Amino acid sequence: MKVIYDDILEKMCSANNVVALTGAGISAESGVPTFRGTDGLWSKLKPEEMANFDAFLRNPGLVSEWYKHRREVTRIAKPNAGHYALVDMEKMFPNFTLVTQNIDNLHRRAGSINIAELHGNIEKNYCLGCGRRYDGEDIDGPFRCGSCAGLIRPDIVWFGEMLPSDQWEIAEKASESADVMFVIGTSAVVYPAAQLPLTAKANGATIVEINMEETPLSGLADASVHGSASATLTEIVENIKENIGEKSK
Ligand code: BJW
Ligand code: ZN
Repeated sequence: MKVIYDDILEKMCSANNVVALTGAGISAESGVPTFRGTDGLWSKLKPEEMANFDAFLRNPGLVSEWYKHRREVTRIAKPNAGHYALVDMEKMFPNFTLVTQNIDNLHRRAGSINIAELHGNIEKNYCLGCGRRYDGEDIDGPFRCGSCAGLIRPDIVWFGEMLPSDQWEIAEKASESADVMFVIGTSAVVYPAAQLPLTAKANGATIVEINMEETPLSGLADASVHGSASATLTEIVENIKENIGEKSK
């Protein structure tokens, strides 16, 4: 079965520069909660109380406990077929860039290599006082630095904070030169990440959205597939392989 029309499939098969922009939806099937929607994190907690620097300073214990819990959730989680399909894609196209808003490290654990992490990584932490890094370490209460007793924060991007400039530059450049961009499992409401498909489209890219629901991007996308990231991406990868195989016969 083909999940994508032939003309879009042709564009994929002849593409040199391909970008996949992922959001929380791709990890939902690994058991990592999304943010928005009925079961999302923001249905129980207010982002303004958890996901910004002022909230962290106001209540570092609470916010740090929350991230400790989420670190444990992501550590137990395993990459799913959607993550692995993107590993396959990286091998299929001459230039493939995986741009993720996710902090869960599941793309790297699946085996993707060329990754721009726009919102940081939950496995990384640093001290606000002296900058000492606590990457890949278990951070426990009182969440204070062993060197200077400063507060240890997760190396992630909260609301109102700038994205890491090196990661953003990779993402923007790849979007500007993309022939095809896949936009997977993101509500496409958080900027500047949500700008990337618009940049790609303005520069002539074919936009393929994969999401369980409509998003603000759906109207602009050249193809909008409503389905799970794991099943849809697996099928797309198979379709591309079949199409390339048929051509070489
Ligand atoms: C499936 C599925 C399945 C489910 N298969 N699909 C007004 C207008 C415009 C912008 C702004 C504004 N006011 C403020 C801003 C800027 C702000 C922003 O964009 N806010 C909007 C929300 C209004 N942006 C920022 O502040 C950014 N920084 C910035 O702009 O810097 C410049 C600046 C500096 C100083 C002052 C002002 C500006 C930083 C944004 C950082 C975002 N951080 C978070 C938290 C990270 C840490 C943490 O995890 O705790 O990043 S917020 C959260 O949202 C997280 C995500 O990466 C991000 C995006 O969410 P995502 O991935 O799209 O998830 P969901 O849950 O929204 O969607 C999941 C989707 O999956 C759904 O569509 C489902 O249908 C789908 N799905 N299962 C396929 N199986
Ligand atoms: Zn310190």
